[in-house]
Amino acid sequence: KANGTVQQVDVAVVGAGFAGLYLLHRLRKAGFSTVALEEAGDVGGTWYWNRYPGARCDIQTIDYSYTFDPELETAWTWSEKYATQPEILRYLGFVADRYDLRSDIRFKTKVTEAKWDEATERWQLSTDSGAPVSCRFYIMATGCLSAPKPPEIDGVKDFRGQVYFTGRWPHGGVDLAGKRVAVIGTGSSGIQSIPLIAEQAAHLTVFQRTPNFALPAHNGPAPDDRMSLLQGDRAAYRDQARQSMTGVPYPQQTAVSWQLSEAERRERFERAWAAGDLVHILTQLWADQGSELDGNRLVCDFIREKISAIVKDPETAAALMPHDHPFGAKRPCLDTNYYATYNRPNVTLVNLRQEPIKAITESGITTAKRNVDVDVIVFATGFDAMTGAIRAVHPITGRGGKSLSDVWAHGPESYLGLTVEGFPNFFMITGPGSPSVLSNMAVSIEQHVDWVVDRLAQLRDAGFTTVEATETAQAGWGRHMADCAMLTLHRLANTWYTGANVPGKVHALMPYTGGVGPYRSICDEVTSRGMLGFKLTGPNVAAQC
Ligand code: NA7
Repeated sequence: KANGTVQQVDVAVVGAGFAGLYLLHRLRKAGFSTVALEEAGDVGGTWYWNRYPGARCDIQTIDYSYTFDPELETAWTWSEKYATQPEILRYLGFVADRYDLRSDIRFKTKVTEAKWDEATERWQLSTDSGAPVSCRFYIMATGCLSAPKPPEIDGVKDFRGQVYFTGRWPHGGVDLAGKRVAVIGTGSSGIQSIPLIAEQAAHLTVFQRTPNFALPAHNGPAPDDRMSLLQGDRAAYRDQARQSMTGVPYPQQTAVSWQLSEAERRERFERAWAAGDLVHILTQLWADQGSELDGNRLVCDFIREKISAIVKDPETAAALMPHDHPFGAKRPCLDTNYYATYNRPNVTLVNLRQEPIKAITESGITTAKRNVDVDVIVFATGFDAMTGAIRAVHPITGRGGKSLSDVWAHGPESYLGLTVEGFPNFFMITGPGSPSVLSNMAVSIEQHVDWVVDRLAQLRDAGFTTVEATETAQAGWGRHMADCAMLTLHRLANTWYTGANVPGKVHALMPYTGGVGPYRSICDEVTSRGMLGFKLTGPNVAAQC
């Protein structure tokens, strides 16, 4: 429906990745008119942009899939335990086609400003292409790892060679054959790409600031045990995932580390190492691995032992061993030949803890100890996670002219990670304050989207026009988040979960650590108790709680 040159819709969505696509589908089915505004040229979100060599999911693909439509589940078969980026992108394209979603997506369109208009009770969105949008509800489906972090190293502009960011990899790929390549960063993107870059490059120099824990993916066909669980009772398998702590159906461990003998612990660890599954190793060893330092240290020791057995040069092996954070407090990685890559004669590891980068020059990278001349620099330096995409895309101005950036100046406060006080009819999918990045994103996305769309339909049918978190509810959620965080080891690491990777960013653990199943129960309780913690308004309806 066009009104002059403004596109009028019930709901505007930002982003057409996993979350945006499912939102469009659900909103339409619930009878809302919608548009999704997407900066990229096609659907896919994370999987559109992250095309670097080796990019894959690291939650098993049978779990990292939509579950809302049983027919969709059987219409698509994954070829591997961990699908590659091109395969996941094809899947999302398949979903977009199957539900005809592209017709409601405006590609190559960035929202440049969003303002709540008190008089009309609508959001007014300006865009950098095409008509502005006026909507009743405004939903951010912008992803958690979608705003790449600037390099923060002096001299990048002086470099005469080629510069690439893993999070913005060229679509046609990059030919690195015979090149001298530097990779800066050893998070998931570095750890996935380094083995493949090493195979192509004449020489690869890896600049590592913080070593990370990684375990072998053992990729291949989806494992028989998981497949038979899924195929045995698909509905029960999916339901168990929804009620679990992580969004992947594994049972809760009850035995604590000190109840197990050394031999039993080793046996459990070896099984986890052989399974090649992050959720398995993060949750199935012993109950105190993620909450007590003693239980955690045992896991760290086992992994460090593996690193020293794989990497031949003792100095390189020592540099690759994490000592500064508990296992799981920083996002661990899945790899294919990562540690073994350092045994190649054409690979050098530079330990930035011993020799920090001083500058990037015309010809390469200078550290405190050496000059490394290269043809290509790959920045695998990560993202301004969780809040970056929401804050950076545009100013969002809520009630009384308050901007979201100002409101979040001391940390990203929210109610349930879904809404922010002062921003009526504004929602976030996997926002800060939700389990999001500490869970299987596919499961969290479906839960968030279902909850939000069900609420919008319910409120519309009951005649309400605005919904907004109360200050009290938001403060309470902040306290609950802090209490939950004290029960985990996440607070003991400087990571992108806490904002520590971005200079100047407020230090606060952003994801909710209470678990996927408990979070779902809380959201359901909010509903069953009459939208507890929300203020609703509508024609002839006084403010309620
Ligand atoms: P990450 O996990 O944030 O990794 C970024 C890496 O880059 C990490 O090793 C950083 O070291 C390093 N880094 C960042 N800035 C610098 C500078 N200025 N100098 C040297 N090294 C730097 O991002 P990824 O893209 O690998 O993975 C993101 C998530 O995607 C991943 O966790 C999965 O969930 C999927 P640091 O650790 O900060 O010392």
